[in-house]
Amino acid sequence: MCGIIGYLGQHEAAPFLVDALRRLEYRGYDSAGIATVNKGALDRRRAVGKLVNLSDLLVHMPLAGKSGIGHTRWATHGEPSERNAHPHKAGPVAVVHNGIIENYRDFRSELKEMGVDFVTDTDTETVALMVEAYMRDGDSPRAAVERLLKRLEGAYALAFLFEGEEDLMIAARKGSPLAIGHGEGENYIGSDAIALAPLTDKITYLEEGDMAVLTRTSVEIRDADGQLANREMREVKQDNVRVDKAGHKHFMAKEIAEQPQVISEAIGHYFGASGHQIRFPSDDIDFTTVSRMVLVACGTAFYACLTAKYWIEKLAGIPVEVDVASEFRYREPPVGKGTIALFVSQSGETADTLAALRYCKDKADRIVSVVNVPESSIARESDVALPILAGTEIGVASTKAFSCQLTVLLVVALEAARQRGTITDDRLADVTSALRGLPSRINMALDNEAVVETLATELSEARDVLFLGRGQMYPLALEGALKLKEISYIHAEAYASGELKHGPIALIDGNMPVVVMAPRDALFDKTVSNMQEVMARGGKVLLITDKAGLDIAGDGLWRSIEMPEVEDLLAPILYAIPAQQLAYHTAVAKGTDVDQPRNLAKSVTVE
Ligand code: HGA
Repeated sequence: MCGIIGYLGQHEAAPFLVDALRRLEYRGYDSAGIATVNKGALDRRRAVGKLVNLSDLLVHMPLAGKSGIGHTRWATHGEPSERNAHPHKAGPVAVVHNGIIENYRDFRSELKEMGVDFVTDTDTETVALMVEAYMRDGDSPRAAVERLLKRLEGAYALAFLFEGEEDLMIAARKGSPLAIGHGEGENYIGSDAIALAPLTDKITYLEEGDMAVLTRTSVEIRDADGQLANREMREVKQDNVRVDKAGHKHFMAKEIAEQPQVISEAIGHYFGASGHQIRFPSDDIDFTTVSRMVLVACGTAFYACLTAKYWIEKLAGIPVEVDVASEFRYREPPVGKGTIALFVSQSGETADTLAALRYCKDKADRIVSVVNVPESSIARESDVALPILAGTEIGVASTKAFSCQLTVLLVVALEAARQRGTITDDRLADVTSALRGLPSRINMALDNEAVVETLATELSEARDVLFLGRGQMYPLALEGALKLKEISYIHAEAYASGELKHGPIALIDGNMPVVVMAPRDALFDKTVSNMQEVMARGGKVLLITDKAGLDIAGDGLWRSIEMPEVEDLLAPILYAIPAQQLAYHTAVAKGTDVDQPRNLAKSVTVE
C-alpha cells in the first residue's frame, strides 16, 4: 500500500526521495510524487504509473531543496491520476498520507462553506485544506496539525512539509505504520525500515496516536494526549532490509528459491541445532487450560491458518475456528476466557488483522501472533509474538512467508499437543526429524522447475482453472488458486474434493484444467475417486503427487508433477512449492508484472 518517505538532510532531497520510493515499490502503487521546500518555496512533482515516469519528469523539471516528502499511492478514494497523486498541496502545506480519513466528507462540507474549491477526489486533500485553514486562522504549522489530528477519524500515517520552513517536518500515525529514522544532522520519516535502510539503521517506530515534530537535529514525539513520549530507538539489522534479486529475474523467483534456507532457519529457531525439544515461550502460552483457539488472518495467511486448523485439532484436540479478519472484526464474535486468539500477518501491519487483534485483547486468555516483522504493530500488541524468520519478502504474492507461517503454525500444533499430552515423545521425535529433513525435500521439489515451466506455458492458455484438495491439502488448493489469480490474472477457484459433486462439477469440460493436490496419504483414494469423476467428464487433470500416488493413479492424466515423499503432516508445506512455481511460470508465460501485479498491494494497511 502507499509508501511514505520524508527527508530533512544536508543534501539535495529529490534523489534520496526517489531512491526510497523505489524501495517502497514492492508495496504496490499506481502513482508517485515528491514535494520539497527550496529557499522557502514549496513545490512538487507527481506522475501516474510507474516510478520511472516521476524520475523522467524530474529530469526535465528538477526539484531542488534539502527537505522533502515523497509518496507512492495505492488509490482508495479517486482514480489513479496525477491530480489525485500525493503530495497534496494547499497554500503553504503539503501532505502525504497512507490510510483513509473516514470523516473526510464532514471536512469537505465545512470547507465548502468556507468557499474552498477541491481539485482532487481524495480524502487526503481535506487534510491539507484543513491545516491550511487553521494556519489562516493564525495557527502555527504545529498547532494546526495538532488541532486537526484531534478531529481525524479513520486510519492515517501522515507527513507534512510547510512553505517557508526549511527545517521542519511533522509526522503522525494512527492505524497505519510510520517510523522515524535518525541520522547525523539529518532526520527522516518512512513507512518502514526498508525505505529508510540506505539512510540509517536507527529507527523509532511511532505508536498509535503519536505525533512527531522533526528538525535536522531534533525529534520530539508526543502521544495521543499530547504528553512527551519516550519511544525506543532500535538498530535495524541491514540484512533484514536488503532488497535485491540476487540474480533472479523476479523477487518472487528469488523468494521461492530461498525457502529451503529460511525454513531451516525457522526450524533451527524453534528446535535448536539438534534434538526434538521445542524452544517455545511455553510459560507465556498455556495450551492445557484452553477449550478453543481462534485463528484470524487475511489472504494467504488465512490459508495458512486453515491448514493449522487441521494440525491443531488433529494433534492437540483443541477446537479451532478460523476467520478472515475483515469479517471477524465486525461480527462481534463471542471470545471469552479459555480462548487463545492467534493472528497471522506477514507485515504485522494488516489493518483488518490488527483490528481483530484489538477486538480480542481483553477477552481472550492470550493474544499470540505469527509475524515476519518483529517490530510491527501486531507483534508489539500481542502477548507473545512468534517470528517466522522468512526475511524481507518483496514479491506481492507471498511465497516464503507462507511456507514459514506454516512451519511455525505446525510448531504451535506440536507444542500444544506436547503440553496436553496428546502426542507421544516418539511421534514428536519422528515429526521433528522429518521437519529437519524438510529443506532438502523442498530442494528436490524445486528441481521440478523445468517440468513446471513447460506445463505452465500450456496452463497460460486457460481461461479458468480449478484446484482440488482434501483434508489438509484443501487449504493448499485454495492457496494455489489464489496465487494463480494474483499474478497471472487467470480465473481460478478451489474446492474441497468432496464438494465437487455439489456444484462445481458442472464447470468441467475439455477446456478446464483441474489441478489436484494429493500426496499418497490416508485420504488419497478418496481424492482420486473425485479426480476420476472429473476425467470421466473430459476434464484435463494435472495431478501433483508422489511416486506412490502416480503408480496408483497416473493413467489418463493430462499432466503430472512428481513430488518427493514426505511425512504426511508436512505435505502442505512441501506442496506449496509447485503451487507457487505453477503460478509464477504461468504469469511469466503471460508476460504479466509478476512482482507488482495490477491492483494489488503488499502490506494491506487500509481496510
Ligand atoms: N486514501 C488515500 C491514501 C490511500 C492509501 O493509503 N493507500 O494505501 C488516497 O486514496 O489517496
